[in-house]
Amino acid sequence: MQLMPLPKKILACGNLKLDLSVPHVMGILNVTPDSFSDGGRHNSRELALAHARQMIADGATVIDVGGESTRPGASAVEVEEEIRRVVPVVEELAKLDAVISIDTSQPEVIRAAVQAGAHIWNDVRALTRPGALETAAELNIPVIIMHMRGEPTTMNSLNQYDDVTADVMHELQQRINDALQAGVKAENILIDPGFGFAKNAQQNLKLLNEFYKLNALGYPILSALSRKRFIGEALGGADAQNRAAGSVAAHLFSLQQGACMVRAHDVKAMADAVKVWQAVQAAG
Ligand code: 7PJ
Repeated sequence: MQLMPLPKKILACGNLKLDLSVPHVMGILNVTPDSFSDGGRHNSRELALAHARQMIADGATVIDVGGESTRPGASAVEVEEEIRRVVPVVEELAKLDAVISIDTSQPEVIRAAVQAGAHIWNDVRALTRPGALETAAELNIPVIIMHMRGEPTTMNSLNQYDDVTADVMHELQQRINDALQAGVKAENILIDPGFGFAKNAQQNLKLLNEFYKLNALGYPILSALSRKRFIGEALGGADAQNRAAGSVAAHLFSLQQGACMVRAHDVKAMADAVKVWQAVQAAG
């Protein structure tokens, strides 16, 4: 299969830089008590930090800290509580040599996290919360704009598409336009098609099959497939703990089509797979 060459782009992340011409593994650090795939095991601060250190040792160059569960049916977390979960962990992570992204939709949370040393805003709601666009422009940090419809509580009923890939691209373009208009710099924008968000299993597979089409939007692309339900379904009904290899396979498929970053729970397996993939690419 033909390699999609990644654009020669350096993402400025505070005093750190990410060379997006090579693929990166973003390790997932849940700091929620109700996280569905790790059961909140990393909820206490020390466990969270130990897990982050291990992910960095295993090859993660970005740590994605999430204090609000976005699983379907999750209850809304008060902003103060989210800040209480995220900020102390970010303060410690900032001492390590890794880029820190924050999985939040709340302007107040990203402001507090950036103050504590975070670099990237990862927003599954694509800057749609009140004040989000202005905050992203003002903070002048990289933002990951993800495709979703509705809210995690309502999204499952919002999956009517004429053509899932074309519709996702069109709706992402609208969110990008809003961001640009609000003063977010183009060089700070990354995109993510939002696997599992307002898409059924077949739509997720189709979107991954046609992932290369997203390159036409002209922004670096993150793929986040780790342990998602449709991976479990493709495996004939595997639970979250048994989706690691399936997730690696799906992520490699997206890298082959131009993704520059993959968001993973199982970092060692993913980073090893990326290394082998790169070695094969280099031989071409
Ligand atoms: C995503 C995310 C995703 C981005 C979550 C889960 C649910 N951020 N945060 N993309 N998913 N950018 O990990 O399954 O797909 S939370």
